[in-house]
Amino acid sequence: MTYHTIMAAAAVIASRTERERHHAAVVLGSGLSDYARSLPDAVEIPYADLPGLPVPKVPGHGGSLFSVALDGGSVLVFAGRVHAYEGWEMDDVVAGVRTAVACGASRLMLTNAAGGVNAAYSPGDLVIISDHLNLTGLNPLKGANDDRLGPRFPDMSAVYNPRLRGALAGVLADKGLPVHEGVYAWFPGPSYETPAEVEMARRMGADLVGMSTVPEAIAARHMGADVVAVSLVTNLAAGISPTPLSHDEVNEIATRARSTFSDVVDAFLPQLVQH
Ligand code: 8IG
Repeated sequence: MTYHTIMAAAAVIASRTERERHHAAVVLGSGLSDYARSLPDAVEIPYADLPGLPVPKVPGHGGSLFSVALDGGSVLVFAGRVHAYEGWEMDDVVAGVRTAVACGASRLMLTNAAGGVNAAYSPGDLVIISDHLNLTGLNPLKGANDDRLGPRFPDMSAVYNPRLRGALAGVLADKGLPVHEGVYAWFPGPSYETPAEVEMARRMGADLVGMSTVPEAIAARHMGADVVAVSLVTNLAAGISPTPLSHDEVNEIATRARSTFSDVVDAFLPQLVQH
C-alpha cells in the first residue's frame, strides 16, 4: 500500500462520512466484530470501497468500516481484519491501521481473541497488553521506508501507551472485572502452538499467544499513533489447558463474553477520543 493509496482511502472516508478528520480508531478482533452493529448512527463503508483495504474472505471476520461521532470527536471502527496466515502480505494486514492514522486517528485500540499462557487467566477474561514478543520473523516495516509515514528505525520501547492502559484498567475495575496486564506473543499460525512452544513462550515472558495485533501495533507506532490493545482470553493455550484446543470453544467463549466486551469498549471510547 503506497502513500498515495493510503491518502486515497483516507479521502474516501472523509467524503463518505463528511468528517474531515477522525480522532481515534478501533480494530475489532475475531468474534468481536458484532460490536460495530451496536453503534448508533454509524456510517458504514465496506472495505471493498476503500483503495488498498483487503477484503476478508473468512466468514465471521466482517469487512466494513464504521464511522461514529461521540462527544468530543469521531471514531473509526474496523469490523474484520486479515491475518498473515491467510496468505495476506504484511502491507495488507496493516492497511486499515495506516488509513485510520492518515484520517487523523492519533489513538488506536486493537482487540483480539487470544490463548492464555499465564495460569492466573481464565477464559472470558480481558487482558490489557503491556508489551509484545514478535516470534514470527515478519515485520510490516520490512522493505523501503517511506519517510512520510515514519522513521526507518522506529522506537518500540513503549508500543502500548501507559496512560491509555491505565485508563482501560480503570474501566475494567469500575465494572468489577479482573484487571490483568500481560505480554502478547505473536505466532504466525494457523496451527495452534504445541505445548513445548507455549512453554517456550512462557519462559520468554509471554502471558498470551495469538496470531494478530502486533503488526498493526508496529505500523501504528511507526506513524506516531498511541496504541492500546486488549485480548479476550478465549482458551488456555496448549499444555496449559487440559483439553485439546478447538475453534468452536474459542467461538463459544467469544459469544459469551460479547456483552462484557461491548460494555468495556462503550465505556472506553469516550476516553480514547478525548485522551
Ligand atoms: I482465540 O491458543 C486464539 N488465538 N497462537 N494460540 C494462538 N492464537 C490463538 C489462540 C492460541 N487462541
